[in-house]
Amino acid sequence: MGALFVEVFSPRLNGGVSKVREAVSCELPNLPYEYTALEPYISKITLEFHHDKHHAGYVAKFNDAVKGTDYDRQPIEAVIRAIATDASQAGLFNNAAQAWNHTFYWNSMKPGGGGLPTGELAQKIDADFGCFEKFAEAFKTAGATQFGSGWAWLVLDGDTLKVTKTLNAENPLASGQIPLMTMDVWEHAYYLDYQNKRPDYIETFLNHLVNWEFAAQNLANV
Ligand code: MN3
Repeated sequence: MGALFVEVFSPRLNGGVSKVREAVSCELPNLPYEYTALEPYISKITLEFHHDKHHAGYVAKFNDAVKGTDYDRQPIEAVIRAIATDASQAGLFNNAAQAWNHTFYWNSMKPGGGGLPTGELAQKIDADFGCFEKFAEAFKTAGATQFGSGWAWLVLDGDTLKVTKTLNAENPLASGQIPLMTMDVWEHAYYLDYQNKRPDYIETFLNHLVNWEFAAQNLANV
């Protein structure tokens, strides 16, 4: 599942990486782990609602909205890039981006995750942020200060790693950055487990959930 996902959803910008969907519809992927796999940090009920209701809803709405448009045979990343700045396509964009963002988020976590990255990614974090702790501080601040709903990201911007945050459905693909991993900070991602304590969820994400192998693989794919 993980290997297939990386191929299908790789955020590389050059052509031919994403498979062109032969059918019109974008399918809801299964979670890459069991619903209980992230406990006690993210509960089964959070993952059930988040994946089966929220993510499924975005995928269904995207499929409805893309039907019969110029975009219905394009990879979802191409759709996102093409319409990101077109206000008349906001509905299609929001659902396309949220369908993509959530799949990317599921893979940005794993059971037994968290801790420190290794290898090339670790070296690049040290080079671009100064040290891991400075990266972590920037990531926590991005997540905690995203007002309302949105996402915190580790991205490659040109040759440089950056932490960024986006509002609602927006994602870094639209601005030419390459996402390496993401954290959902919409309330539905954490409210059942952490209520209003978003900083606790963010701390837990970095300590116990983040999938550094996924981020490293995305960097290696660039
Ligand atoms: Mn969400």
